[in-house]
Amino acid sequence: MSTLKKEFKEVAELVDEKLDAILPEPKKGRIGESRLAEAMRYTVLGSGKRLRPFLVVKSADLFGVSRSSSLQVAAAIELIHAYSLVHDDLPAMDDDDMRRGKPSLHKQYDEATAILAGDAILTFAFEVLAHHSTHHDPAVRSDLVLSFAQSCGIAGMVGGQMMDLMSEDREMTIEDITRLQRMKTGALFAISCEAGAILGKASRSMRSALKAFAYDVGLAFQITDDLLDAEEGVENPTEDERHDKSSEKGTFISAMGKERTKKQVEVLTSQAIEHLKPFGKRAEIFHEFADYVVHREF
Ligand code: GRG
Repeated sequence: MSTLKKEFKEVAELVDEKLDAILPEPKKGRIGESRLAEAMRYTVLGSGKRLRPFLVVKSADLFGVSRSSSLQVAAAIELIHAYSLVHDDLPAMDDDDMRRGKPSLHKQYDEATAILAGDAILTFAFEVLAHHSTHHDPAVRSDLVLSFAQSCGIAGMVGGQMMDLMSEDREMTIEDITRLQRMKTGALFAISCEAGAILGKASRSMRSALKAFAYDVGLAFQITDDLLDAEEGVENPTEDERHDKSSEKGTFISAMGKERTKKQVEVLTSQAIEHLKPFGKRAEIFHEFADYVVHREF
């Protein structure tokens, strides 16, 4: 097994343990809470590549941050990612019946439960970030909460998702698409790397370098995802795939075709790696990560 795969596995196991330990448990007699706790556990635990937690832990490692701190933040980013998938799968958005190899949350439960469980997961993520066990310094916790809120909200993931929905019935320039994808997908990658720097009280320049790396890798990740989507199921698309194809207006492929899009991924990857120069050899795992992101097959 390659070093990166081993490290992925190690971090994923630690994050899964942490999530299992902190997620609310269903309790006898508390009907509403128990249904939500079950739904939260159903959707968060058990699968997913745990890429964003990996970035949190590895960027925190650069600054000698304790694993007890970085794993709390790694759990928080995975919670936010999980909530975004639950809401994205709803009929009002991407309308996906399956997620991570099992029925999406609204299919397993119902739409109202999926909306509320998504809300509860997002809120819980902020509870974890603000908790004293995440970092002894309240200024660090406050910085984490602020930076996560900025990345997830109107100027980040949620704003990007809105733009994506609106892209279906308007012309999008390459600049629009870049902004959309940076917000929708890049922002969570960026905060994952930035979080390690916040936990480690890193200098502004180190923090910006990691964030810039993550934005470029996040964009490369999203474009690779679109390329994988476009290449899969072309001959016999399923209902869900047909739906995806028709809503691909906000992608680079729709704006500049597959070949130029592939070149764009290469440019972004080398640009991402350039940002890591200040870290020298210490950032080798991030080089491997960037390479994995663009060469993955799923
Ligand atoms: C609904 C607020 C809201 C936001 C939705 C992230 C997002 C915005 C939607 C998810 C749908 C999607 C295809 C997003 C692009 C980013 C992406 C490829 C997400 C999947 O991430 P992976 O591959 O998933 O890391 P796993 O399951 O491995 O965690």
